[in-house]
Amino acid sequence: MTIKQIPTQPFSDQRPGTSGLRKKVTRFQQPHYLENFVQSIFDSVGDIQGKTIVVGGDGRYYNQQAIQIIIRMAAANGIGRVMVGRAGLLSTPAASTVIRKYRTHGGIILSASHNPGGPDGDFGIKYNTANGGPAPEKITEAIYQRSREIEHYLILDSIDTPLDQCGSYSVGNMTVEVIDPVADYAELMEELFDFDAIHDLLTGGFALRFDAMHAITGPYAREILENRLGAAAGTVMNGNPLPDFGGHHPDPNLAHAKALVEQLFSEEGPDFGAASDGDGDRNMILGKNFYVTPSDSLALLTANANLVPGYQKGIAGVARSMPTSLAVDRVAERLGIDCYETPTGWKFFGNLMDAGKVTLCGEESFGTGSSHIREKDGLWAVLFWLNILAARKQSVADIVQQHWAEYGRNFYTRHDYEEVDMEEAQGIMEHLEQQFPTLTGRRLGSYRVEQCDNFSYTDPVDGSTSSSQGIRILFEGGSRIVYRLSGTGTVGATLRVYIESYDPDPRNHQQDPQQALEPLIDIAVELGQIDSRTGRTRPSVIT
Ligand code: G16
Repeated sequence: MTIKQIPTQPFSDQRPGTSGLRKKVTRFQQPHYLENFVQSIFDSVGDIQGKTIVVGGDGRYYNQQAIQIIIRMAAANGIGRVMVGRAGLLSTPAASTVIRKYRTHGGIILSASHNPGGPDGDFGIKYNTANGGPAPEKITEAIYQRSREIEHYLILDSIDTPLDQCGSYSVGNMTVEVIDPVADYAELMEELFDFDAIHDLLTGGFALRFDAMHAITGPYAREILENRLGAAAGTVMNGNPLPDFGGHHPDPNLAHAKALVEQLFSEEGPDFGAASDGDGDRNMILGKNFYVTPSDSLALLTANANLVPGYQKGIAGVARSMPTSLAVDRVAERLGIDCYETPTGWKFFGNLMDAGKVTLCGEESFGTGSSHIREKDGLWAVLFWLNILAARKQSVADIVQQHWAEYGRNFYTRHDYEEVDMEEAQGIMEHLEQQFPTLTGRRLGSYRVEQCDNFSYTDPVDGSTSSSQGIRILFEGGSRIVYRLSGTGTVGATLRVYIESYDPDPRNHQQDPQQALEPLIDIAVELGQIDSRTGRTRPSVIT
């Protein structure tokens, strides 16, 4: 087997976004495209000679081919050992678990998360560091800079490695260890949660439905929920991972997990429903006839963490991304713990966790997690909820409504305008910024603007600063409108508008959020001139 040095030329579009490099599959299939990026990773993440890395992905189209290329490039670049999930599968939280447990140098995760898959769908690749979390900006930026000057890459001239069974293989001087993708993760979950109590709940007449959306969490959910926790066979829907996710969008929200939502909102429906996304790091939580917003879920988990064995020693602090609602801030205040506000992107939580400042964190984009790993974790959130339900013996709706009565309700919605022309989207952001000088103190409908800015964050641990992270219009009384452009889309721009108001009065808590927020939604559209600039009269997705 010989090491080949293949001449190449840089691609100009390899700057990682919110979570790694995401592009159409067809872009990744272009000659040298994946290889250039992988070589740029190997050249930018410190000394990798003889080290171990983890490789796995969500099983989407092109996962298998990409893994074989990465294995051959890893061998050619002097890596000592690659740990790969069987069949090339590893959910994002499981990859983080394995990196941490076996103290590897890092890992490469192949996924475009909740984006659709298949030959015409999306693919993605990102690097996670030794703490198990997404590489921080200084590393992703170094990878990008390297990708702009790359002239060749190294690859071993070898045959494909069999990945269908656990075992060890030699590829050149490197070892490939094919591991069970579920075992280490399931073991960690058993350490954190009261499996006996959840088992009693699930075998005592409580009906659960979990939608794996034909994505990576099928095997994990079957093993944990059905095999270990006794949930009825068939609890896991769409449990077989498919390369194109069955033609669906593996995005656990009200729009894309429709079949699950219909079940939960039907007469005969189960007591609890949940779904996870393409790579298993997102979650949606539903009760009978009840949807829990991700922002409320984070607040609820924080307020009830004392009921869960893994968190009974206490919570150091919490963190949320800037656009996530302020519901958790109120819980943190009551608990007397710090609450950090970071830019969007899980990578910003890692430093806070490594420094012991934060135990729980979450985002409005259906992500919740804790310091057990350094990624958000879909099934973990489901188990956390089941543990709370087993302890409190109340319905989801009762628990959430009781929470609102105690803390007040943060009405919240996100309106997405997808596939907008990039220049138009940037024009909206510029137009908003231009209004800053005259906005503060101005009355808009019944709201008065208290402050407006483009969010900037200085990491309290390493002092690094990230600016232009989203436009915030903050109103007196705690209402907010936030505008930002997504960093994960692959076509044009996605404008996200986040709208929030706070109401302490329980008599108003039953309102539909779209109605409660209507005046603010109108203000958001008008301030951004969204209709006239995009030609859209309504958002593409409302969550
Ligand atoms: C990624 C990031 C999240 C972020 C989400 C949406 O999640 O890890 O931190 O909230 O993208 O980002 P954006 O609003 O920029 O599209 P995932 O699940 O897609 O990996």
